[in-house]
Amino acid sequence: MSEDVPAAGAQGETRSGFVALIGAPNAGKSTLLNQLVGAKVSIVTHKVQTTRAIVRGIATHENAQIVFIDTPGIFNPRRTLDRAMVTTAWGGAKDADIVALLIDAERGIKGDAAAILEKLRDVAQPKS
Ligand SMILES: Nc1nc2c(ncn2[C@@H]2O[C@H](COP(=O)(O)OP(=O)(O)OP(=O)(O)O)[C@@H](O)[C@H]2O)c(=O)[nH]1
Ligand SMILES: [Mg+2]
Repeated sequence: MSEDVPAAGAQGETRSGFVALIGAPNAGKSTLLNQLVGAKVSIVTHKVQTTRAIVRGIATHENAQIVFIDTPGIFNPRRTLDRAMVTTAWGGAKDADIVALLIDAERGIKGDAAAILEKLRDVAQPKS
């Protein structure tokens, strides 16, 4: 976490940072965000490309705040709207302190997930 903000009251130093959740369409990014935040902040459906813009949710634990960034699924875009969503997703990743790649365990590391992993080489942020 890169950003330290001034201590609030007598509780000591507060730490905060941004974590981007990226992955193929339908990997479960929005589901995970909602679970981490404990509220339904991002739409979840069985359809691919449900998330079309960046959605942020904040998880607070003791003196730490993590801002999770839900992003549109990354895939090989053909239409203009698709390209815009994929650009948005990579933009979200590049704005974060840490990038977390979600892989659907049933699909494994192939197709879109494998392509994302390859492109992550060009992203400077720590990855998990
Ligand atoms: N079996 C199973 N299904 C899951 C899990 N996480 C999410 N899902 C289901 O997968 C579907 C897609 O979930 P989303 O959270 O919308 O996926 P997403 O990665 O945000 O999708 P996009 O926004 O379209 O990129 C939904 O039907 C979820 O209920 C999981 O851990 N296990
Ligand atoms: Mg989503």
